[in-house]
Amino acid sequence: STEGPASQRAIGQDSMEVLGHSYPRDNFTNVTPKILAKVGRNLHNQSHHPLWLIKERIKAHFYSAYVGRWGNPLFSVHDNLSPVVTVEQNFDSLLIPPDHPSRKRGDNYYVNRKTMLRAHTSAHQRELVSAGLDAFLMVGDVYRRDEIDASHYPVFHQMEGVRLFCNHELFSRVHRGDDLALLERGGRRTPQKQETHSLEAVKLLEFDLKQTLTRLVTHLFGGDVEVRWVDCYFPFTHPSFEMEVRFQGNWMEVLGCGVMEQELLNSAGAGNKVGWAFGLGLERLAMVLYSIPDIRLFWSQDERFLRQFRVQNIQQPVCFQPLSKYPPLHNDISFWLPESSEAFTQNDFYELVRSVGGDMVEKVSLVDEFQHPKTGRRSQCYRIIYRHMERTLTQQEVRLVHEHIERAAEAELGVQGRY
Ligand code: FA5
Ligand code: MG
Repeated sequence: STEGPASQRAIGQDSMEVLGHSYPRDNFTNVTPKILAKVGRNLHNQSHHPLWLIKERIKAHFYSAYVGRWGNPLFSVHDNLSPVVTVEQNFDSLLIPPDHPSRKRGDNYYVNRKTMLRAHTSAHQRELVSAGLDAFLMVGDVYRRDEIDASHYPVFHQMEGVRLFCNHELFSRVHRGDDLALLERGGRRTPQKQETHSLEAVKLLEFDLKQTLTRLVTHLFGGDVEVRWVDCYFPFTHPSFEMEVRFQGNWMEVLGCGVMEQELLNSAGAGNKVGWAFGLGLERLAMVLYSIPDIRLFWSQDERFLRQFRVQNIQQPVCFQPLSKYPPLHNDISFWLPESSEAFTQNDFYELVRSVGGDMVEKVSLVDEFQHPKTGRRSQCYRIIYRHMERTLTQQEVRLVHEHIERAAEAELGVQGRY
């Protein structure tokens, strides 16, 4: 791949260079050259890229809607923190237990056992709170091994938002609120609240959080946008919610959020405050806002795509004209899985398809599974849909890539082709 600057290419066998730093490889290393080439692209900082545009619109909204006593913006904005983080930052600092499934090597990009490409912007919550910030937005690229379709891509962008309140700030709007307390002793954890929180504090926090996010999407989409809240779970917030927005007839999840775990605030030196946090997917919002049909388009260098976002004023509406869709070609692949079932995961196959096929691949889906009645061996069949965003693919080039995938699957995943 020639996409990334030379400084990011792998050097030697024992180490890997990312953003000018060298990291030793070990048996956890699974960052591929294709992924490495995306590190440092920083689409969210590229002037007039749709992700930049949506970041600027959200910044402008927060700057004008939330001002301090002297007219200063309440929220500070951070968009330049390196995506290379410690495993401790990405998981431990957020109270994610050592055996939690989200840590799986198969779901993340590890530089080595101790270092990874961040899987979410929440990885920076503790350091930014420790630095003394009470209200901030943090934007960055995040990396996950995931399925392949129109709304999932191994690199995407999130915005984290955090707001902390001391007793006075939270209760100042309540009549005689000074008598209320944020924290209580000897309480119990319930579906509504954490053990150390008072119910009054949590209800006000939850109200402020949901109101802040509802105002944000109303600002972005206009008053007609349909929104709903779904209860969910994160190890670093309680209670926790997801916001869904109605898009092309379906409910689409755009963010996760909740009341920050008090233990996290304690560890960051802010134990006298309570707070809320959210993490939203910028691609998801931009796809709804501009009717962008496929997440791969954000990486397009095609002028027909990029020029549509070069507006004079960031509030000017963008009327996105989708590029014409080129015809898809599909091809199936079946193989016997290795005898030991731990030796193969579906994400390993998705990663391989991505490494070989790149952005020619629109979608990969498991279409059939079969277990041999006598030998007990299992076989799987995947359908790969090939379609390029910018040109028509020929049968010939698709066949070459497909054959390359067949060979690589046998060589690298220990499967046995039924080709
Ligand atoms: C998180 O990443 C949490 N860190 C969010 C959070 C922050 C919760 C602070 C509480 C407090 P989740 O994995 O659901 O949660 O991702 C958040 C959002 O990122 C999703 O709602 C979605 O908009 C976006 N997202 C997730 N996976 C992908 C993907 N593969 N491609 C594009 N966008 C994605
Ligand atoms: Mg989610």
